[in-house]
Amino acid sequence: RVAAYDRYMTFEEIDAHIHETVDANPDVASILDLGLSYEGRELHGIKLSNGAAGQKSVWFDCAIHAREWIAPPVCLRIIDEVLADPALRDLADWYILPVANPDGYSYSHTDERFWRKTRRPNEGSSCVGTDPNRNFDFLWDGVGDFCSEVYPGSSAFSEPECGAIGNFVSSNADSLVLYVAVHSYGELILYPFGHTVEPVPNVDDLIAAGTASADAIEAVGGTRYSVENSAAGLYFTFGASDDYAYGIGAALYSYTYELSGGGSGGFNPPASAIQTVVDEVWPGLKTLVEYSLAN
Ligand code: 0X9
Ligand code: ZN
Repeated sequence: RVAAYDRYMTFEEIDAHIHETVDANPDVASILDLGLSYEGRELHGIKLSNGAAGQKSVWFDCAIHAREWIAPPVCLRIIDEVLADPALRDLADWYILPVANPDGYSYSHTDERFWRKTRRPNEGSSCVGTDPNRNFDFLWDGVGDFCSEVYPGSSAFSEPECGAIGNFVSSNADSLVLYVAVHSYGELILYPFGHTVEPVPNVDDLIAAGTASADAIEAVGGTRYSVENSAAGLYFTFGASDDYAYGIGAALYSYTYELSGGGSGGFNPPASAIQTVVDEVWPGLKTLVEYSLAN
């Protein structure tokens, strides 16, 4: 089964695609089993590796925010490219999680197109869900309204989806070089931190890698992604996944990509925009991997 880039796939279709990809490429692909979501969906990603010992690793997750449908096709494209090119697998082992919030993603298909959060109910409130990108255990901010779109959860890693990613990141800290969370929208390449505009120690490398990536994206079709500190370029946040991966010292290169909305698409780009967005961002992500592993 080939990934579809002309329409938005359901969670079940993406999961089936991952399994068929692994079955068809058993020598280099394996299921990355991170456990279960709150509602019991499999958190299945993919590991792509030539099997060499002592490899560095790179991580990509997509759609931790349910409604950001343009993100999973980007993760699927990464899988296509890395499967096709052994040299990419010589650079590092690749870990890719195409749907990081499967309950929310499914709900956004069946019930509410612009659902953002997880689907765990909040005790004492009719408002469901936690913002998974405020739930990571780095400077977690325990104050928030249940009904807020950025409710951080009842505790750090209260959401199993976040705990699963956090556990992977912390237990692979020795090999992890690059962490990328793929979101939409805004045409932004964001680097840590979200809680301060103070430059982090390797800010020059983070900007250089991000700029090389933005240049590669621009070269495809002229779209310019802007490279920014998260707090300065967007707004202040606590408990985001990229800041966790960087802040605990796991990934020296850590980013959030806010994809293009595909013209006037915002969170809901027309399916006809998927191919264009994916085609332009892939060279940028490849460049980012090459830069971060070389420096
Ligand atoms: O607010 C977010 O979680 C992300 N934007 S979105 O519109 N996709 O919701 C941006 C997160 C950027 N990273 C940090 N602030 N650490
Ligand atoms: Zn998002």
